[in-house]
Amino acid sequence: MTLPARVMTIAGSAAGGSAGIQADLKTFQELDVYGMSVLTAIVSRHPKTDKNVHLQTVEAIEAQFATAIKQVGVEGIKIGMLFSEEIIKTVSELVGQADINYLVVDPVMVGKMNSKLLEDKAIRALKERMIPMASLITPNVPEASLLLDGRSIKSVEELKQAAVDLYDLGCQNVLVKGGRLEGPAIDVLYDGKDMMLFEVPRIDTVNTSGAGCSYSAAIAAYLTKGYSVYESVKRAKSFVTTAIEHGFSYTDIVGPTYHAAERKYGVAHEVKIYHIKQGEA
Ligand code: PXL
Repeated sequence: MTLPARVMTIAGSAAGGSAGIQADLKTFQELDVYGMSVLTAIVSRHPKTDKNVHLQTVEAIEAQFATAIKQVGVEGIKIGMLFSEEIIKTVSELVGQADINYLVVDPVMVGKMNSKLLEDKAIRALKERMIPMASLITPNVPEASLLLDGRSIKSVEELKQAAVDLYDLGCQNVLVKGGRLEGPAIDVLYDGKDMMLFEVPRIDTVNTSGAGCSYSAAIAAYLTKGYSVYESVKRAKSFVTTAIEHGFSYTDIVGPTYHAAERKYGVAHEVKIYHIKQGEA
């Protein structure tokens, strides 16, 4: 038997199951990679105290990492919510020691329900310590904007420029996700030379909780399975678009994407690709 590729997510827990670690592990399972997790925080609002972010200690983070490495070993890592400078420092040191092929960094900052998932003062540490280690970073528009000192990003042209400028932070590839702009959902991939645009139609739904987490988890899964960056993004975009197409909610609260959708119903929307060669952007 060929053993499945081993992928770890280092991220927060979202108890409702739509985002964070839960979305990542569901995605890993759907894409047939062996998933492991290191929890950095538990994001769940206490009904009486209103406290929403319950951080794990550095010791607990180090223990989880060491256990997963010892019991299993790891080939690819996906990073989600890190919250504090202290956690960023810990995680960057752990990842630096690991012998991995791929590191996908999703620079998670604010959740769909407006929960703060990264302290303002930790943005600098994320830029200086974590992003330069990344094979790929996957910011959405608000995250790209914050990483670029508050720059406004309102068009595909500005999305492309953001990808070029974010590349200068030292990562190998940048995927800026334009899902929050108007019109079709267009993402821009930049590798320091060429640019690719990935486009799908806008889907009319509010149930997109965890879409960003699932997208970057799917990219990490495909990369670790051996696909190229381009092919991994294309397949992951298809996976998450189909999951969004079949999103649902059990309550009147914004609901999850449906991770099993592509397997059960097939691809919902073809991903259109536009290749912009160096110098044409
Ligand atoms: O979708 C961003 C996100 C990431 N990680 C955790 C979250 C959320 C959104 O709520 O809770 C743990």
